[in-house]
Parts: sequence; C-alpha cells; structure tokens
Amino acid sequence: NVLSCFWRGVAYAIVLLYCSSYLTMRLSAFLFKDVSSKIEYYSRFSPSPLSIKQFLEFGRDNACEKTSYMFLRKELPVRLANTMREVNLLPDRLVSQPSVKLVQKWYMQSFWELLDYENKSPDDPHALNDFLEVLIEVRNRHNDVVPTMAQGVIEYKEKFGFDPFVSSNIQYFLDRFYTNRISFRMLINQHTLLFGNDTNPAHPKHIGSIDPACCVSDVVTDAYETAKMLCEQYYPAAPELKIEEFNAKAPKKPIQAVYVPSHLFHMLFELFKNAMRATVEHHEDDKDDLPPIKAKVTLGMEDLSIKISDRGGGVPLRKIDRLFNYTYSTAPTPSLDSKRVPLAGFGHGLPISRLYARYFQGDLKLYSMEGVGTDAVIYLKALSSESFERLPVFNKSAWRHYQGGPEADDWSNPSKEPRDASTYKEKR
Ligand code: W6P
Repeated sequence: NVLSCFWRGVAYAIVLLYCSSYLTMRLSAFLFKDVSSKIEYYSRFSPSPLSIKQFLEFGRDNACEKTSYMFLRKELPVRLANTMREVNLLPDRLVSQPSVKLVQKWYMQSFWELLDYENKSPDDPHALNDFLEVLIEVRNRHNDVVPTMAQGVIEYKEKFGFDPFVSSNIQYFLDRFYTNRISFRMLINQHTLLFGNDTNPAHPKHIGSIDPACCVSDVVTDAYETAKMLCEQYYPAAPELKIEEFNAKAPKKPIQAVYVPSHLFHMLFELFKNAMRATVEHHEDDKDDLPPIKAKVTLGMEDLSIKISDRGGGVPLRKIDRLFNYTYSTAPTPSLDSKRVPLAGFGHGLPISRLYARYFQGDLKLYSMEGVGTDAVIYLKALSSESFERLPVFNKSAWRHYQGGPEADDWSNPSKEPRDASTYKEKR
C-alpha cells in the first residue's frame, strides 16, 4: 500500500506539473498577445518631432520633470513600436539571424518595461525616480545595437551572399532604424541629464546634451586631436590641421552653433579618420611631408557648413555610394576582439554620421576628385528653430518600400560590343 500511495503521489505530481506548465504557456501566450497588441496600438501614432529650440526652451525656463515624464511615457513607446513593426518587414532570412533576434529581444524588453508607466500618475511617490532608473537601464541595454546589427548583416552575407534586392532593403531599413535609435537616445539623454543626478558639472551651460553656444572650431580641433592619436598608433605620422572660419552672418565673430556637441564630434571624428587614412596611405613615401587636412567653417543665413578637405588621392565617383552602403562596406570582420580600436573600420561609421547630420535637417556629402583628394562637407541648420528632428514613420508608404525593392533600371547599360541589330530583330 505504501507503493500505491507512492504511485498516486507521482500521478498527482505529474498532473500538477502538467497543469502548471499549461497555465504558464497560456499566461505567456496571453502576455505575448497583450504586448503585440500594445505594439500595434503605439505604432499607429506618428512620432512627434522636436526642434533643438524646443529642447532648449523646455530645459531652460521651466524644466518640469512631470511634463517630461508625461511626454516620454507615451513618446518613447511610440518611437519603439514604430521601428519594431518595421523590423518585421525585413526578409525572414535576415530577421532570423541570431544577432537580429537578440536586438529584437532588447526592444521587446524595453518596450515592456516602459509600459509599466502607461497609467502611473506622475504624483505617485516613486514614479518619477523609478522611471529615471528604467531610462538608464534601457539606454545601457541598447548600447551595442550598432555592432550587433552589423554582425547580423555579416552573418547574412556569409550565408546567403550579396543580393541587390536585400541590400537595398537593408540600406533603407538601417537608415531608419539607426535614426530612430539616435532620436530615442536623444530623448532619454535630455531627461536623465535634466532631472537625474548625473548633471554634467564640466558643462554647466549645457542644456542636457545641447550646447547653446557650441564653438564649432573647438569641436573640430577636439575631433582632429582624437583622430590624430588614433592615426599615430597605426602609422608613423599624421597630417596637420589648418582651420579657417568665414562668418558671413556676423563677420569676424567666432562661429557658434546651438547643437549637440557629441553629435558634431561623432561626425567630425569619422571624417578625420577617413581623411587621415587616405592622406597617409597616399603619401607613404614622404611621411615627413604630408599635405595638411584643411577645415573650413562657414556661417550663412541658412546653413552652417563645415568642410574637411584632404589630399589623400580621392575616390572615383563610381565608388562614392559604397562608402555609405551598410552591406557593401561591412567587410568580413575587422576583428572585434582586437584590443586596438580600428582607425577606419566597421563600415557603419560614415552612413551613421550622415544620419546624425540629417537628424536635425542637415546633411553630409562627399565631393571627391580622383587622383587628388576629397572634400567632406557637413551641413547644419544655422537656426535652432529650423533644426527639427527628422524621424522615420511606420506607414503604408514605408511598407511599400520593402515590397518594391530597387527600381528596375530604365537607362541603358554600357556594353563593350555594339549589339548586332539583325540577330536582335530575329529573336523578337
Ligand atoms: C577619402 C575617403 C573619405 C571618406 C570620408 C571623408 C574623407 C575621405 N577621404 O579619401
């Protein structure tokens, strides 16, 4: 009888286990359904772009944490949901890559955590501080999104090769995805810098991450010096820098921008690395007499422009687009483990720099003359009231981009031999 008792126990245990796993399954199915319906709900809203002027005014006069909280608890899920929907439009073979799956998991987790505040009043004694901590966690969770996505592209290329249809989809997607990420971090940084205790004592005049009087030439010099140190680890020398300013709006006055210095630094650093590498490699034999890199900072009524010119031999026009292409430039692994930072390496640096410029309605362009050198120009809006966030929106027209792929070419192809018209006509 002890035995039958034992077996009964086992039977109960099995039934219990079965029930509980069934319940867990139902519960997670329910939660999953709940989350996906939330993603759908939030993705129907378009993100609300802010201008640098608005960021500034909000932070300066009456920085109200509750107002910021109320805005972000809706806006952040909206921006997350918009991109999360778009990830699913990528080809299955790409979305199923482990690194893309990992990134998706991070987005799910962050979206989920932010939903906790959907209905939490800002007067709840813990809401504001807990929210602040969640924002910091979210920001850290997403630190490695760019190299992880780059890895996904590499994995895809190794398995399935290079395909112009997928490549154009990836280009379109990553431009939007990374822009979304830039904007998402901008919002988080403003909130945590304004209301957290990590206020920046080194820059008391900054409003969050914005410098209302950002001296452009100083950032140019900083970025140059940093790139120079890196360059000297790889090569025996680095070219010098010559800066020139031309203030057409207020002659002789130093040129200042209302801008995010870290964004400006990011773009300039990337351009300097490229300019230095080209210069050093093009003048391998006369390393003691490298042509300097010239920077020209100009201010007009509408544009603030920064030109970085090198004499690095230039790039033929045919290859310029490749420099901005995520699939093309992601060379099979400039090894991640290497302790040294690569000088010009992961291929996503230049296209992402252009996204930073475009994010506040500027642009980044390359003008190259093969055999001589390259001019890279960063265009920024001179007025902070015109520097609105440029944000991707998930809608029908975005959806259409993923269906169509690259347009069929409607211009003739160059051909080496003239076609024999008689055989051509016969075939038809
Ligand atoms: C080059 C290639 C390039 C890319 C970006 C910026 C400057 C340069 N110079 O030769």
